[in-house]
Amino acid sequence: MRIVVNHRHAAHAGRQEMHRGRLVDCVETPARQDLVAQALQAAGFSDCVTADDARSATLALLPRIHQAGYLQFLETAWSRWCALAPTNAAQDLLPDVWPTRGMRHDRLPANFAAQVGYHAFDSGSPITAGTWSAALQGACCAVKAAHAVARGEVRSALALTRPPGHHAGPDFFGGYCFLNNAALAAQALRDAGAQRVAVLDIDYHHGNGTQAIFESRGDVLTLSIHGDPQTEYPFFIGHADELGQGEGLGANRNWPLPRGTGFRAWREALGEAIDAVRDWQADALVVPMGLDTFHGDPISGFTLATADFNEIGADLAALHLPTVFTLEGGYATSAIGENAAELLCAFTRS
Ligand code: Q9C
Ligand code: ZN
Repeated sequence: MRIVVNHRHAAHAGRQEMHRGRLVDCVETPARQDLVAQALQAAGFSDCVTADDARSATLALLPRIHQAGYLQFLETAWSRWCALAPTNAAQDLLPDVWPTRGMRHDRLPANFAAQVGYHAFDSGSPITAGTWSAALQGACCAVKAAHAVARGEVRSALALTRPPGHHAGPDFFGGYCFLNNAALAAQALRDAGAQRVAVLDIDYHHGNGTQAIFESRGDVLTLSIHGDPQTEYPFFIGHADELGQGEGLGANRNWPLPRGTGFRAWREALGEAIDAVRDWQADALVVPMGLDTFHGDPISGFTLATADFNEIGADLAALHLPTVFTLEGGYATSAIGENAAELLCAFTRS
């Protein structure tokens, strides 16, 4: 397995996120990626590269996944924020106003704070001085990982990156995500010749960004196993009756599972999702790899144990598809490295 490392990830380090009416320390921290990197190195993964050389390919691909206006907003948000007031540079940028039902979504206000809210769906995903450079480098990692797999250099690759990506949609950020790394990998695989690409999201939270990006497309199958949105973030999407639209009808499936779900029931859903990938005759696979299904995760509600990640890796490997993993959630820092290593060791062994 090739590991494409985001060496600029630490440039994105949010201080605080809004949680239940107060600002609390961010749970999506730079330590997460470093701990996974250390654990993978200790487990013997040695094919590690960076992604600077994928920059121009990534810049060409980004507008195929994200709206041009959104990309320009992300790239310039920090300098616009700092220009508003000199003291802003010491402060993360968070939205505080959003368009709701009955308001206009077809006119972007000129007001900067309003633009932030237009492109955001929560107040837990701060934009910082280094968010754009970290997220852009992460996108490069996803594209480079996809190219390595598509060219047959390796059977599988991991985009070892943060911030995560699966909540980021065509023109929106949230859930700690800004650019959708998994969607970029899927598109890069398509462009490199894969006719049908499946995205199987195993993060605790519904992959709403990826679903939104591909919901009207019939060439990318999006599948997500996650906490039931009736009680779990992102709440307003991720139900089982979301099957895609137009040409994408039948190319989206969700497995919402109740908070408290253990590995036996979770694995049953995984089996169904794997069957769906097989039935659909995908010729490449992208796995947004969230490790927040772990029982010790501080913000999630499934009860998977470290050993269970082994089974997941083996189950995924049985598809025998060229596979790109992207690092998504997982906030139990004491276990994130071990859990990633369990899954990826089992995958490469099988
Ligand atoms: N209080 C991922 O796992 N938490 N994202 C609520 C507002 C959001 C998780 C934020 C959890 C997002 C990639
Ligand atoms: Zn998550």
